[in-house]
Amino acid sequence: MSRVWLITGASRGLGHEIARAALGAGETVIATARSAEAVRDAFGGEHDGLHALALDITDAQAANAVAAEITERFGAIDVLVNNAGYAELGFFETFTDAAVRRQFEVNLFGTMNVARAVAPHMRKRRSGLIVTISSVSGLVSNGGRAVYSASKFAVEGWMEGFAQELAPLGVRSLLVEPGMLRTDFMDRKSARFGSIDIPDYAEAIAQYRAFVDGANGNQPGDPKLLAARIVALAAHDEAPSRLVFGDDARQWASAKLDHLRHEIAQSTDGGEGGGPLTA
Ligand code: NJP
Repeated sequence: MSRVWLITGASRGLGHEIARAALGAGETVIATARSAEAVRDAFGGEHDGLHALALDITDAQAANAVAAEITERFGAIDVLVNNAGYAELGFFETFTDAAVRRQFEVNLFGTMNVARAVAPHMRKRRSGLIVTISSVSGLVSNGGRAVYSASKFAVEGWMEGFAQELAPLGVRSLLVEPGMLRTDFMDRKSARFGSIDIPDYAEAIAQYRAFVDGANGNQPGDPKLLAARIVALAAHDEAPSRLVFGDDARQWASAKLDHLRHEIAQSTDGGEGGGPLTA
């Protein structure tokens, strides 16, 4: 039986591929982005099972209206893919406060808006799956990604807890942490860069920009493959609650875990036997 999917950020990149994969599996897909026309164009027009709607995830009222419209028209939302997002790339001090807030407005608060709009419908039916596209940058941060990572760490913290609140009510969750995927993510079409000039960082930032420009379009991760994996996992009731996708992501996450374990083992509360480094 066809299930109903709501996917955000489906005009391009990963969201678009997830929509295609779900349609290919015979599902009903409500594909959204800021412009419904952009979504339709991306699919080359109308398709059986595809419904394009406009949804800017920063607009909580619009998220509520979309969730209500879908449940009224299709009876349910079986799968929410909370995918829309973008990156503010560059060194922290080169971002204005407004840029940092914009990053959180979309990646965290926007994602929360959609979950808040959809969760009541899922709770009511004691059924549903929320797929949240986080990032390996939600587990590991590094220079040049401090602001983006902060937003994805926040998504991780929120969703890890929210998933536990929803589980007893029959609503499942999958947090996805991809490595670098070949999408518009690093392109000027999507990514934004810090605008404040700080000479101390000039050389490091030039190197970072060269890395981003070189990586753009050459990322190792195939969004089609991840999309197929997500659609396959969504079909299983016993799916895992996390998917770390890509060799790069698994290496970074494992290195972080090893480092964390080492630092935890080294940590003491001080006092007797606290070791020479403790205060
Ligand atoms: O990026 P891109 P991805 N409201 O730029 C939409 C995460 N991720 O597919 O409205 C609604 O090709 C935008 O739609 P439009 C990443 O953080 C990526 O790679 O037409 N939609 C477009 O459809 C993000 O959460 C990588 O501009 C909004 C889509 O988002 C997710 O994957 C690695 C919106 C962006 O398509 C998909 O990103 C990783 C808004 N306010 C995590 N703002 C990676 N690619 O390397 C943007 O670990 N959109």
